[in-house]
Amino acid sequence: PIGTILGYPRIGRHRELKKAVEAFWAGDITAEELELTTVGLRAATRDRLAALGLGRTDSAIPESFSYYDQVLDVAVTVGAIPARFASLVGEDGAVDLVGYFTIARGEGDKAPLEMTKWFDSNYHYLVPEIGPETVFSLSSDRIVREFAEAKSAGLVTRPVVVGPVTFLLLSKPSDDAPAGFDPLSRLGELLPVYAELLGRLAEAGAEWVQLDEPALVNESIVVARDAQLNGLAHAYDVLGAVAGRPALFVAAPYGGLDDALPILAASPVEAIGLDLVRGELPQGLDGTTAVNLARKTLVAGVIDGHNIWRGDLEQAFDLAASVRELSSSVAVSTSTSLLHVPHDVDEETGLGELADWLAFADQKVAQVVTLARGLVNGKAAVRAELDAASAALVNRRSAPGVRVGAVRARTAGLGDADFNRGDYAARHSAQEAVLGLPFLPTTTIGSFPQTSDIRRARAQLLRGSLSEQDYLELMRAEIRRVVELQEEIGLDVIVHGEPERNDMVQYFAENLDGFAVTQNGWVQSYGTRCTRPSILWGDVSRPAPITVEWSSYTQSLTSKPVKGMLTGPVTILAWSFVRDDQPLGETARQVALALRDEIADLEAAGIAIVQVDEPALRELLPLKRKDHANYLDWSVGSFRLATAGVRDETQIHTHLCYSEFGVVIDAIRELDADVTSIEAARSRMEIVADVEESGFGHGFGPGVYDIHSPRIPSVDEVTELIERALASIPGRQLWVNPDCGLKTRGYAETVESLRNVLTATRAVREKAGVSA
Ligand code: THG
Ligand code: ZN
Repeated sequence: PIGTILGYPRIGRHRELKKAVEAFWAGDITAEELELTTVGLRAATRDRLAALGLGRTDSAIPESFSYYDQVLDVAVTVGAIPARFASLVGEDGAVDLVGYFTIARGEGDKAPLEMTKWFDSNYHYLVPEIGPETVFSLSSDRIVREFAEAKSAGLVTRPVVVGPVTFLLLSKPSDDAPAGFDPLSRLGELLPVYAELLGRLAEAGAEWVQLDEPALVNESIVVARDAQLNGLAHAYDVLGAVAGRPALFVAAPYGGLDDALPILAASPVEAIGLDLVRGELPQGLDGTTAVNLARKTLVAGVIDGHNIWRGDLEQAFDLAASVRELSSSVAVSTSTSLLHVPHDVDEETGLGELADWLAFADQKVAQVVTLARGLVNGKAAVRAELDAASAALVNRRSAPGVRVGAVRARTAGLGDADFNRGDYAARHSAQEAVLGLPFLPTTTIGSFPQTSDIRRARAQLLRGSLSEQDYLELMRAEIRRVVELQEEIGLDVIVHGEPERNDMVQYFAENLDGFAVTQNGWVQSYGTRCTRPSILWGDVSRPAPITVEWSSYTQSLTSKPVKGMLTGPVTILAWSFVRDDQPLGETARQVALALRDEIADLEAAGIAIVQVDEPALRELLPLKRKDHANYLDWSVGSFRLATAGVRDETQIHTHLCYSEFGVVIDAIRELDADVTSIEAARSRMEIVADVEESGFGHGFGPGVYDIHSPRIPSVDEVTELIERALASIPGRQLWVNPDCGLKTRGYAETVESLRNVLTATRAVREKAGVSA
């Protein structure tokens, strides 16, 4: 094929997959009904891709469906099922749909596979567990069946499978593995299963198979680079030697292949996919590699699969054309799977002129098809399309709101002082005097359970069946309930519970200038969970205070300090689609200034503590080490800019979650927050050692219970975790709090868990001889 995409959204144009899978979990539909729904979804996807211009019979259409996650799919295909789920495996070695979802979601005391971020996207995959005991064998024919399903409809599609090296590099050692075990050491036993799969696909008529090896572009992977490269060379020598196999297309989305490119070039694979959006056109290749590459089909990933901009199509064309200098066989593609973008701009009605600047999945497919046609027939043949994209770009550059003089003057005028607060010791004593908090102060991360009443009220407000006034009163009633509950439980720092917020990023996007929100722009985050990222298209400013009334109202209900709650600039960027026409750091500073004004207003309204959440700080860390310093500079800088305008007496908190923090621990210290809370319960306080080692001297609240599970922690358990933290962190620095916000939990377990946290805290206080 001359034009293709690396993958397509799986959730369905109207989240049909999410709805069907959740209905299956609820027992509302049978496995057969669910399967039938997905047959329809896959057929609709193929038909749409063909209608948009991808070839029906030349392997251009990717077969990239998954019921839940593409990494779990490989685990199930190769039989890598953790021992605790052995009972789910049938006599034929396969797990059925119920078993598949159980591995993804856990059951009783059997923890699900851990979930973690997929490269630098907001998608999360399930982490396979591999040990010396893992027995690899071909255990599922789903990949073959889906190909055959297309074939019987007259299409020849291209199965997409996570490649063997990436699969093992993304795995973690099983519970039974000895210390220091490296899953990649099992590559030799895994390859025969991939070989068998390739054979089956060939028998079914597959002409091409796509194996995704993005792990090779990620420098954060701990396995030594030599071992990765040796594994890569070995894997594709073995798979290349499979008799009668389909042609192999190895894709490397999310960045440049660097030193892995010569190895793939020297391997027997027929096609190599290059991400030319994040990575660069290979240059300065050695003679052998140049000769090797010239024999491959190069799949030029020039259409950005990561963002939603229509972009500069002419530039993309020229980039794809320049790949012809490396090989005479070039195909056009997206840089990554289109998993990361919503289905179709045409589903949106409220975006106005902005719609013309955007390309969601279907528009990106059309762009690929245009460029492919241009490569075949000459640039002149697609002149009209290229010009239309350029015209939209010109229009976008000069549209009102894209560049706002006042916003730009403000960021241009920033100086060092705007990024720095006073000395911590002085702040600390000023805050102590104002707040009068006890030893081991207790608080929560911010949100309380979002009840169905709250959700219903918001939906009614949107539909117009509830007045603004009635909605506000319902939210205030909820706040009163949450404040009373916290006082009764005995928490020291009170939150309002955030009933008025849908999503912690979307809420701010809706209240800031420079953002647009979509109606149907859903993107899969993990499993059946989706988000609707906002579109940050223009210069950002705050037309009016956002949270001040909610926080002031809350403070009027209690004599304890109320903590104002904001989402930080890095996280607002990470969870939105951001403009691509200026450095992220500039955009982050604009968001930071809007937040800075909000914090100033909170302070003026008598709010003594403000938390600025940055759960995505680790998440946006670039995959290449050379990019780290610049990222940490602007990300930490934007947080400091947002928070450094306050008086010494005002206490700034931050909260981080969802990832390992070892790599960014210095950056966390540089944030210069007065108090930092962090996810820690699941790792039994392992983070505390890193924090101690780094010499972190500010307030610190390692989570004492895991809110991601409905389990209620016992008093003893929480006591032990607090004592464990106290062994490393001086008591005067330590705070006691849950791991994360409580919005996904129910009230019953939340109340009981928090009671146990307070009982445990009081016990530790008493033991230390400081009761409060
Ligand atoms: N907000 C945003 N992005 C995020 C998170 C978030 N990314 C990472 C992290 N949290 C985990 N991701 C999710 C994503 C979605 C959901 C939960 C955790 C979720 N979504 C609802 C669903 O799919 O049913 C829809 C929510 C809605 O109506 O807006 O539950 O917190 N931006
Ligand atoms: Zn959190």
